[in-house]
Amino acid sequence: MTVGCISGGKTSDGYGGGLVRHFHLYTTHSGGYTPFDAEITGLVTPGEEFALTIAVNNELTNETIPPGKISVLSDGRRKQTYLHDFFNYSGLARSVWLYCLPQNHILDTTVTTDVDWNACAGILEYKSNLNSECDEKDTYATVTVRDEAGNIVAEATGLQGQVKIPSVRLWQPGSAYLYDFNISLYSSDDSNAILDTYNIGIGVRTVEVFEAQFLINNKPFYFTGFGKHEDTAIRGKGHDPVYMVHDFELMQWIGANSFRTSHYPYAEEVLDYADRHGIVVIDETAAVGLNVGITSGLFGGKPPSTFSADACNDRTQAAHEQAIRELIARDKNHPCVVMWSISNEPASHEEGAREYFEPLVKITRSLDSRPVCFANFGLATAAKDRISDMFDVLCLNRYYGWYESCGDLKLAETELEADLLTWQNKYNDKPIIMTEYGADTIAGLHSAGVTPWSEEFQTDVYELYHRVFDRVRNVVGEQAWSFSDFQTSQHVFRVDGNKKGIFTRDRRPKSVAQALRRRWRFEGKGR
Ligand code: GCB
Repeated sequence: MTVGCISGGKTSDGYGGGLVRHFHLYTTHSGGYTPFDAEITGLVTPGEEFALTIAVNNELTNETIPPGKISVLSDGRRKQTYLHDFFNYSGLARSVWLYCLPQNHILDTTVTTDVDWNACAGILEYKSNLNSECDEKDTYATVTVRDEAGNIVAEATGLQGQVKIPSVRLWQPGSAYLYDFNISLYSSDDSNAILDTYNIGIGVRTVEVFEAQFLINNKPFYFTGFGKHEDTAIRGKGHDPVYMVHDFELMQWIGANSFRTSHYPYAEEVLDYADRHGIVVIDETAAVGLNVGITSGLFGGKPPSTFSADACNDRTQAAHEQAIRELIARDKNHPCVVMWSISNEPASHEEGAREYFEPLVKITRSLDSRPVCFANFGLATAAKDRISDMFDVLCLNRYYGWYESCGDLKLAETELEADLLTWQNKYNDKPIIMTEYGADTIAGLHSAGVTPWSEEFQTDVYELYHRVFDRVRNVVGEQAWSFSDFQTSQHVFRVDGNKKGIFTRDRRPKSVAQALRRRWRFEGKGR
């Protein structure tokens, strides 16, 4: 998706259909999920009205993230196709903010946290940058950290440094605690005038992968929850604050402790909310559908090759790198984010996958120390996959009982267990999270037999997977696919969208929700 911003002088009839007097295309940005900005100071006059137009283009090519293809049909129509399983809505899915900055200002601040376990102290390393016109020599900075009651618990000076919080209260899954980190910039002349001030909610916690476990604050963490979508009826795609609150309440009700931002960065409001409510997030880029053989895998035929000049090429890789950089720049300070997922179901078994991913993994690691993963596609088995050794956690998406061995749940159980054990034997030290599993289900369809699409079948599928997870040592998490039903492109295997939701599109629980609630909330899986 490309977004362009145009500002114009006041139109002759206000903002309606009149002529725009001045018209400037002043910025464009490729990628529809992460923020970008542009300075309009020289284009507008304080006190005067102006029109700001954002034009959004949802055309995808093989060099966008996510990729897609536009074909021209024999009757001249242009047709967009894509390889991801959610509808390619257009329109503006993020907020537009107009704001003023002081002439000398703090451009960005990064805060990383650690814990001195012997001293029970929180350690914050911070680094701020100023805008290029600001001469650091003419300024000084102070840092103040306050607890939730507003008491000062640590102080420092300088744009970069370390502060310690004694008797720290940790940010824990299910029990969030945020310190208020403030950095203020002052003029170093006699005026001591305040130039800028910046506040960030900081959760002190550690994240580490160690001996096939995922440790948060040195304790093994078991992920329960979902892959989700920013999708609702009427609105389509985009952030909806009312649905957000409702979705988090349903996650609490069912006992989910985490979700993955499948398959793109969600609105910042969602991460803020997760920070405040102790929900753990796997944060994903929009690199979904880097797998041109995905449908030939399901329906036969010789798969074309993904990592090639006319599919995912160097320019796709550059766009992917930009997507990773923008995701981490935006989300690095969120305690809820415990892992970066740099792609969903790429063709990791194809030639060229390693060359494509190796530099991207390096860049991700150079930007942040959190674990890195990607969600693995079922046909890229442990024997065929070429990239998983470079990642910290094996995130697997599996559909035994549905796309494979559909309806034969006995066979599905054997196949799933064999698959997981192959990964475990190959990567003994890597934890496994099942980041997708499930079955399409029409709410209200009931059956006494083994009937795919029925609510009973969906529950049977989940119970089968859970039996297997409990038998495989390295499994450290289960995220159901999907939180709720959602809209997709049209296919014979989609009934008004994807129906694998645990909740319907209007967020009513299907029967399987009770089974998950029993396991996650009352039997204590993930607690
Ligand atoms: C997958 C994809 C997800 C789809 C899902 C399905 O593997 O990652 O985007 O929606 O399968 O339901 O087919």
